[in-house]
Amino acid sequence: MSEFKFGFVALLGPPNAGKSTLMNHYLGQKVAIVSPKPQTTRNRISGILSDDDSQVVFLDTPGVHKLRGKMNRFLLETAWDALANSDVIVVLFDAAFFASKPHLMEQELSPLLKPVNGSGRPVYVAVNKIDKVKDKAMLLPVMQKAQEMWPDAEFFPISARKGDGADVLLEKIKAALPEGAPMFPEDQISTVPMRFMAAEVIREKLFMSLQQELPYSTAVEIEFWNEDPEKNLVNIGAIIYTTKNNHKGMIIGKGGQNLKQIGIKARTEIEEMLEQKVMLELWVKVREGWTEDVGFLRSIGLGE
Ligand code: GDP
Ligand code: K
Ligand code: MG
Repeated sequence: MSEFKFGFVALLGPPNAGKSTLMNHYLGQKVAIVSPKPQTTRNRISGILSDDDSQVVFLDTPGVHKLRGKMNRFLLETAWDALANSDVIVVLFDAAFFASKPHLMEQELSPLLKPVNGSGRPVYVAVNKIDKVKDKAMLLPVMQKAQEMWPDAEFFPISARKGDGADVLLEKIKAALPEGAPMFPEDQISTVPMRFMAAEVIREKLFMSLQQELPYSTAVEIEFWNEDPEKNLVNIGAIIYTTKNNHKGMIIGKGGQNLKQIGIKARTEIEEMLEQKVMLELWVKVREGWTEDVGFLRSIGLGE
């Protein structure tokens, strides 16, 4: 009998690499919100995978990129913080994107070279979205370039969405974890409080309903959370912050229709998550310059 394994796994990569999708795949349920937009994952989100001989805590992170500004700096700190707290590092990138342009890899993925190569931890590189690469020969230059960039890593072509190759990677991860007792109860799936998860669900529905630039200047804050145990109901109020008046109009939509749809979709999902009836009230408020306001960023859980 081998000893029980316990450890933290940092999921690092550029925005939209599929980090949250991979974590959700392993957990068999949605813990991190996923969208085709960059910066969907803002805070570090953990997902806990327990089985008979191991407990793996995945640290999902915001994408690593070269953008400026306070919010972006906080996002990056979250990613480096996860790296510092990890036992194993998984780097993901979108192989379909680089298949036709492997020469762009070094530049696009450059923020991930030094910190990862100098980490002293086992590094597994997940070459993701292979389901989108029709001609598999196109993967060869991508793999070759990746091997030059992370010379001490092992490489795993995967599809986080379909699950292809994900099991092999997971076995490797588990084998590399240190021996140790589990830190969390077996049935706990995340360290993130429900309140925060609910705000994230609202933010996801908001992101999905908006076009292009808008999402990055929006934030969701839970204003109240009142449980009514007798009715098995929870009454949740949340504020959607945006930076401009015309954004507010777009979020609310004609006759309030957009906000209403966001509310319906979010409520349905929060009900599933809580296994409880939910009443959800949403407001939209303009708060100029919040992405540069350190106090506010902290209040929504960024950059502690
Ligand atoms: P993150 O920003 O790295 O967390 O990326 P997400 O997990 O939010 O995924 C970004 C987008 O890529 C979403 O639309 C996902 O559905 C999509 N995606 C993630 N993994 C795969 C994959 O293996 N194959 C395909 N085709 N799409 C994927
Ligand atoms: K994303
Ligand atoms: Mg994500």
